[in-house]
Amino acid sequence: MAAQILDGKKVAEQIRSEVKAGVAERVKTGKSVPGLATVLVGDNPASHVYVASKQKACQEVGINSFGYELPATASQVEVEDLVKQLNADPNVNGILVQLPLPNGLDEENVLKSISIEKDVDGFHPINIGRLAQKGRDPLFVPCTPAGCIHLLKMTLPKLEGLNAVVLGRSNIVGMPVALLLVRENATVTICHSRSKNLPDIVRQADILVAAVGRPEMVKGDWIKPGAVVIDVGINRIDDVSRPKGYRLVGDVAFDEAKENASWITPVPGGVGPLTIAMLLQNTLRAAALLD
Ligand code: NAP
Ligand code: LUD
Repeated sequence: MAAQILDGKKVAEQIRSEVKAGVAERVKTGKSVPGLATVLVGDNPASHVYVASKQKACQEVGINSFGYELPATASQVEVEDLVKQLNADPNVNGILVQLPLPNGLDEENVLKSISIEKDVDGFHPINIGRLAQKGRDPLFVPCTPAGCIHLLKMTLPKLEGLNAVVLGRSNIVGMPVALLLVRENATVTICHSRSKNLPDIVRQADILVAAVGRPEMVKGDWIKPGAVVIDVGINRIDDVSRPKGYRLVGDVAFDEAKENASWITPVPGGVGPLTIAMLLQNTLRAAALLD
């Protein structure tokens, strides 16, 4: 039987309307308007698109958005000085430094300079460290991984004891999503570019999270019948029939995989919109930390 589609756009709309109500409630009770500062360094075209979507989403829910852009030639000190200025700015509750940074900048040191109370991306080493430790809780959970877990929890009664396979071990998706799945008591296997027998490992998965950045790498016959498939990948492939000359596909061959899965996220319209919704939620929470 063909899978049901996990409509990330619709789920994200619901979260956004909850955040909008939360912001309105703050304002009604005389509390501050939450503020998000976005820091965009250099001219990565995808980063520009994503940051613009984040700023627009802020406006729609009543969160103040402060956009900062630095040239690709900005120095480490310039980027860190901007972060320090934002750390000290009472109108800014959340600071988002869009990744990747241009070559030559030290990502870890930039992320470390963000005040953990304003780390709405959840990438500060202290927040990530707490995510990995038993009995500790980060102030903020990274947005894309939080979105994946949100979708899974909506779909499955519980994640406990299920076999989860995560394809990818990056700092921004694979590793934190695996840590979150462990915290949900799933049994987690993390695969990466050196893993062997990928299809056989994936065939054991009740839950598959694919975050490798390889267009349609996961084939339909890798999917265990009834599995829930979360496709994080966003890959541009040439398509002359489209106005832009390309289309977006995930890391999973959607048309094949949907024949075996019970639920599957599409690309676009799956995890991407959740990333933005979770950022809004984290920003509202950051403002509430100060109440
Ligand atoms: P990344 O930093 O490039 O990491 C990719 C991971 O996949 C690495 O761990 C890599 O292994 C592994 N990998 C690469 N090729 C593989 C292969 N053939 N077999 C098995 N593993 C392989 O990418 P990322 O930032 O995590 O992003 C992954 C994808 O998700 C991209 O398409 C990105 O655009 C998308 N994304 C989407 C969202 C969203 O909101 N929807 C958010 C973030 C990212 P090694 O560690 O061994 O190199
Ligand atoms: N850096 C992210 N870098 C890249 N897709 C995103 C993303 C929206 N610091 C920091 O925002 O959380 C981050 N924090 N990331 N990403 C990727 C990652 C970052 C990816 C996709 C989308 C944000 C999104 O809206 C749409 C969808 O999947 O439906 C499609 C958008 C399109 O290109 O048409």
